Amino acid sequence: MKFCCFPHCAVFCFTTACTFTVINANDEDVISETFKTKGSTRIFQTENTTDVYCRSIFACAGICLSDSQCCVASYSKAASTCRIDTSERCCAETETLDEWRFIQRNSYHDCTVNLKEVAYEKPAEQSSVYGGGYASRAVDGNVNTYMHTDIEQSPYWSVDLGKTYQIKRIEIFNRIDGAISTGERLRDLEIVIGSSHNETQICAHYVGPAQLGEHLFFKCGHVENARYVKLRLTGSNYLHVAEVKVYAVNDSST
Ligand SMILES: [Ca+2]
Repeated sequence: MKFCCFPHCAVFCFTTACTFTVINANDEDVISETFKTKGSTRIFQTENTTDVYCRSIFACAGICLSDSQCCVASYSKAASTCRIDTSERCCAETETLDEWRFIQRNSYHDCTVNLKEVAYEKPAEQSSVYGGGYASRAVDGNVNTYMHTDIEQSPYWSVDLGKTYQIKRIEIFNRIDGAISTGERLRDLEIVIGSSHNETQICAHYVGPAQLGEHLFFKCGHVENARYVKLRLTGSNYLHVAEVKVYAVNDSST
């Protein structure tokens, strides 16, 4: 897919909120549409997003305008990246990130959901510890450190988020170093979530095997409200993952 920048733009900007009109002089057609933008917001990368190299936020809006499926986008000047989103009904998931701005067509209803990561440095535990690979290493924000259980039947790791959150996605970063077969130990994985240790449901089952350093994404579907997140291998093996990120609806009132 190839995009080009628009030659004519008009802008009316304020400090934090910005409204601008993109005018596309494409052959004899002139199309204009008003966009709203918001600071410090990035759309999550999903199967509905496409990242495009782009030199300006105006060009990014123009790219969105040229795609009838796109109603929201986000732009990073530092990365010269425009992320366009084609989610159904504009229901994109976003996160707060300083260097990005969010762009939305005024003509569309906004149903974006802002998410925040809620597992970082939360209390974690696991079925056993091998070689100093403590449970906290999977929530220390560093993909170079990993938790490590002993080899056992159905090893597990779990984190207590401290309260119930509406969980929208869970990301797992496999450990980076080791042999190919080491990375592939992450297989037949169940991701279980629940409001207590006794009330749990399976969010997802990952067949795998994973590769070293692989970044995995999971959605829990209709099961969302939970305080505990547990990873459990169904077979007999070591469990060692570098990082687990849990993204939940950002409810700033609590
Ligand atoms: Ca880590």
